[in-house]
Amino acid sequence: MDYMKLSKELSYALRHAPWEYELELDEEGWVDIPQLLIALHESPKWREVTEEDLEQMIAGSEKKRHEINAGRIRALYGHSTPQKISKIATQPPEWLYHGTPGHAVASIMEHGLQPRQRQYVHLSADRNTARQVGLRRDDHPVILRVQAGQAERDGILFYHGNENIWLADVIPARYIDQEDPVGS
Ligand code: HQG
Repeated sequence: MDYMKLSKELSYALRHAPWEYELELDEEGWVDIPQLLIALHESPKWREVTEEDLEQMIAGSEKKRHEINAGRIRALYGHSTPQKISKIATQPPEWLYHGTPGHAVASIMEHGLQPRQRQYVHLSADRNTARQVGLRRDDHPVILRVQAGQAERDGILFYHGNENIWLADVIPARYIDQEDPVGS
């Protein structure tokens, strides 16, 4: 079974369009696995998918995008559904990073980091993760550095996504700078 394709399908269902699978996310983004499997089994591609496949897909994935607990599954970040997933605000590390294409930098330095199509701004715990995120859109992404600790002390809320990804509400430009303007 192609776990990468399965992961993409699950991200689509659990982040963006649960209604296409007749699923409803609860406040924290969870759905019951049996219900998810019923929906997946309608597609010939996923007729054989089991709960063990979901577990293996998560265990084998480079990025921890989904989690399973007590018969339920959810996406850990990335949501764009109209109903905002509720998260518990948590103290972030002092510095977080954000990889973005060069053409977005001027706008970010003017308007701050915005969630755009998603519910939250996505930040990376380290520069390498930020670089990987930025590489999705630009061969030479810019790594922005975010004063997360100071922003949080000033009242901006941060939330844990997975061990590499943090979520936040809008981050004003005064907390953001470009560590290495020539890029690396
Ligand atoms: C940019 C993937 C102009 C922002 C990744 C980004 C991540 C602005 C884009 C996760 C802006 C939004 C999320 C402003 C923000 N002006 N551009 N004021 N504020 N932007 O995809 O953070 O593989 O919604 O810099 O790895 O790139 O799917 O967010 O370029 O973890 O699991 O607007 O999604 O994970 O793009 O990526 P996105 P992101 P998965």
